[in-house]
Parts: sequence; C-alpha cells; structure tokens
Amino acid sequence: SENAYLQMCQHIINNGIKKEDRTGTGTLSVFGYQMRFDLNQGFPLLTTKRIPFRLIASELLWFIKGDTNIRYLLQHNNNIWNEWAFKNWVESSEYNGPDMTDFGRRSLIDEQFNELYQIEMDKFKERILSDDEFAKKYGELGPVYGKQWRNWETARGEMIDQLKNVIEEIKRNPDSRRLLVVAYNPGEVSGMALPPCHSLFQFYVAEGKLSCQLYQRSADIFLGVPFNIASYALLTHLIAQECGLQVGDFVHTFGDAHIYVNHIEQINTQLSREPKPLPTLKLNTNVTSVFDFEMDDIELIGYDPYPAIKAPVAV
Ligand code: THF
Repeated sequence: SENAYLQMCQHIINNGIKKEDRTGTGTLSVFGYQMRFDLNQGFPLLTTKRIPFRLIASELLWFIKGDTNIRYLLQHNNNIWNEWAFKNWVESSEYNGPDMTDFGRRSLIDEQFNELYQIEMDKFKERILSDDEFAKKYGELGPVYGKQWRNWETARGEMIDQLKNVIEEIKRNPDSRRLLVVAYNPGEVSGMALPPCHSLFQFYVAEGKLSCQLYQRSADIFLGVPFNIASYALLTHLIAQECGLQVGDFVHTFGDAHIYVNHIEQINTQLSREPKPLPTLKLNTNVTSVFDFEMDDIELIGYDPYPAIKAPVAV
C-alpha cells in the first residue's frame, strides 16, 4: 500500500525543521529518510489523490530516449518541465516581452501578473511546438537526465550509454554490485536547467526478482515524490520484462526531504483520506526491449483514486 508515503508525510509534518530554500518559498525539511515498496503488492501510484499516470509514463519514455528537449513532452501534453525551459527563454537577450523576472512566485501573489505570465507561457509552448529553430534553442534543458543516462561524456570524449550497459549487465551478471546509473555529473551540472534531483539509482537481483533503489538528493514531497515513486517503479517493471525477471522492491532513499509551506494544507487533506487498493500495471508482453516501449504499451488497471489536490509548483 501507499502507507510508507503517508507515514513519511506525517513524519515531516511532525519533525520537519523550518528551512528556507532556493525558491524562496520556505519548507519543512528532514535530512535522510527511506521508504520501501514491494512491487508485487500492486503498482505504487497513490490513491489518496489522483496522479496523472500518463505524465509519468511520457516523462520516463522521454528520459529513456535520451531526450532533453521539452518539445517531446509538449507533444504528449505534458507540461511538468515547462517552467525550467521558460526561465531560460525569458532570461535570454532575444526575449522582449513583458518582464518575467521571478515569474514562479509573482504568478501566485499577483493576479494581473499571472494573466500576463499565462499568455507568455502559452506563446512559448506554441512556438516550441511549431518552430524547429526556436525549439532547438529554447526547448533544451541542457545535459539533464536523458543525456546522462544515455550519453554520459567522458573526459576523453567517449560516450557511455549507462542505461543500455546496466541492462546488459543485469542479464549477464545479475549478482553484480555495480548495477548503477548516475545522473549527477559534476562536470556538467552548471549547464543544466536544474541539477538532477534523482542523483543515482542501483539495481539488485535476487531470487529472480529485480529491485531498484533511488538516491534522491532533494525531494518535493507533495508534488514531485508521488511522480518519482511511480516513475522508478515503472522503469523497474520495463527492465524486468526485458530481462525475464520478476519485480522485487523499489527502495526510495532521500537527502533533503521537504514539504513546501504552501503545500501543508493539501498534505493534511490527503492524510485524512483512507488509502484504497493499489492498481496493477499491464505491459504489452510483445515488447522485449526497454527502448521500444510506446505509450500504448503501458496500461494501468484498477486505478480508482480520490480527487486530485491542486498545489503551486516552486520554481
Ligand atoms: N521542482 C519542484 N519544485 N518540484 C518538483 O516536483 C520537481 N520535479 C521535476 C523538476 N523540478 C521540480 C518536475 N516534476 C508536477 C509534477 C512533477 C514535476 C513538476 C510538476 C506537478 O505540478 N504535478 C501536478 C499535476 C500537473 C499536471 O496535471 O499537469 C500534481 O498535482 O501532481 C521533480 O521530479
């Protein structure tokens, strides 16, 4: 069940320290926490609020393709990375629309500004979708997850396909203790729209089951983490299918685990709800490579959540 998540929320509400952050929003934060989900007990997509699973699946397929441009996400009606690309655009010398400095915070407190912001954001999205040149320049988030997973560049200029390598290694040498994919590339962090929150993940095979552990350096408990749990659970299922393994556990380990102060009311609403049974995942069994999955090959059965709970995202 999703109790591990709800317990973490309660733990942070009870024990979190008031801590300021980069975005200026303010958080309740703890350092160090771990959750574990047995993927045989159902697919860990929260039921205590509706989570848009198709956004999680399209984001994961985007990572797996090695793509770092938001155009693919927009083509799939996925808006979760827009703010970070938009930031690069409005801070560039080519942008000459209304001043968008600090748009994340101002859109929340200033109704008039929010209208301007929505118009500029819509124009931006439209242009990313229709203008190739523009998309190449301003849809790009830099060397973020997709780049590091599939095209890690070494000092000697070689490319390392970490994801492909780790899958081959799981098949050839399942007892290996080196089944790692690292997204946090210190040499390239400065060029990224946002340094990777999911710094690294490791696989583990025992008794024919594939487990995965993620180390997340920074975690937005209310908005991001429900996505993150489902994303790595899905990745584990995809790789297990290719490798002919069953699924085991997903272990989620945190550095700075925080609840933004403007999410506390929403979390309390969620905590007042009684979890329902988890859904199950159904993959098209004809797909035998992780790199061949499309949205239609991924299906969720029996998802019957409580209504969504809206909250502002900190940029
Ligand atoms: N930055 C912050 N502040 N929080 C994050 O969770 C986060 N991410 C990614 C990168 N930077 C981050 C982006 N992932 C939502 C969900 C995941 C995101 C970003 C935003 C979000 O707003 N979810 C809404 C629904 C959105 C919709 O329907 O379009 C929700 O209610 O769940 C951590 O990976």
